[in-house]
Amino acid sequence: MADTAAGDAVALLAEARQVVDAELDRCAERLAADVPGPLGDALAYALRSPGKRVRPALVLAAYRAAGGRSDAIAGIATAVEVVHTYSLVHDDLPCMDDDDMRRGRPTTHRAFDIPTATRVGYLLVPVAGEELARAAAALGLGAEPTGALAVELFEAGGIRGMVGGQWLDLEAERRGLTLPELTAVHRGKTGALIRAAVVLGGIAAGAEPGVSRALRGYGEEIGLAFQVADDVLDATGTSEELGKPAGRDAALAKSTYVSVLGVAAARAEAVRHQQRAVAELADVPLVSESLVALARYIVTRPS
Ligand code: GRG
Repeated sequence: MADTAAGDAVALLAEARQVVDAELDRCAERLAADVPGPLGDALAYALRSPGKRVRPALVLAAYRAAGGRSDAIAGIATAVEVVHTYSLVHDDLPCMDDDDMRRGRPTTHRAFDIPTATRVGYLLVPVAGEELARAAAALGLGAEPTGALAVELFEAGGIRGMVGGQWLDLEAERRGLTLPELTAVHRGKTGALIRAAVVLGGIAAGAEPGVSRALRGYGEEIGLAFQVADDVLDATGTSEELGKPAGRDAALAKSTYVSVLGVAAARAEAVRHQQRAVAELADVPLVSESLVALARYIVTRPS
């Protein structure tokens, strides 16, 4: 795997896209063979959908920061991206956010239909497990770190993380949230998987406890920074820039960092989380220009 220029988030994202998209492609081919017909096509459509690959880039950067050097880390990054992909397919369904466009293309239920998109989401969860197990074996990891990787990823994706946060978010619709309530929603809904991406990189590299704690703290802060920046982008970006309809949060009357704080204070809140993330690394110290650059990218990204 080509080593990316340290400190260059755009180059690291391009590298993550290259290696993870190749893995996603292989997954899509395997699934299309196992699941013939429209469902196989829909699985491939979702897996080949062009995202920014922020979570995979975080896995690579954390792995290298903790001393990892194997190219097989791409499989761990792919497992995280597969969980993210399933969550987007389900999040776009009419029973959740009801969105027609995602990543510049029709959402999976628009390109196919609602039952197919629902099944795509469910089918992708075990695919993530398979990817994780294959990558752990390719990295030569034993039973203990392999188990720790699985617990970290699926706990972050479950009721104590992403699903729990989404649930709280759905229940909070049409009710104004306070800043602490909003933070609790997004610590789970968006933050948990981003934090897990960083922690997984550390586990795969066999990070020592101090480094693991720093990565977890960094992941926690950039997970929140990511959502604050997302709310600002939804309020200030255009649909063309975002690849999905802008202004959806206001249209759905959702509580967001922008509705609670206003745009300027929300931007400042994102920067505060970015600075705390970098401080978590500095405390050890864990020197990683790539993690610092990704934290900056997360709050300044254009989409
Ligand atoms: C059953 C209650 C229940 C939930 C199912 C659907 C779901 C699980 C969870 C939703 C999680 C979710 C979609 C959170 C939003 C996270 C977010 C800000 C996504 C956008 O991430 P980007 O910008 O997207 O990295 P790209 O397209 O670049 O990958």
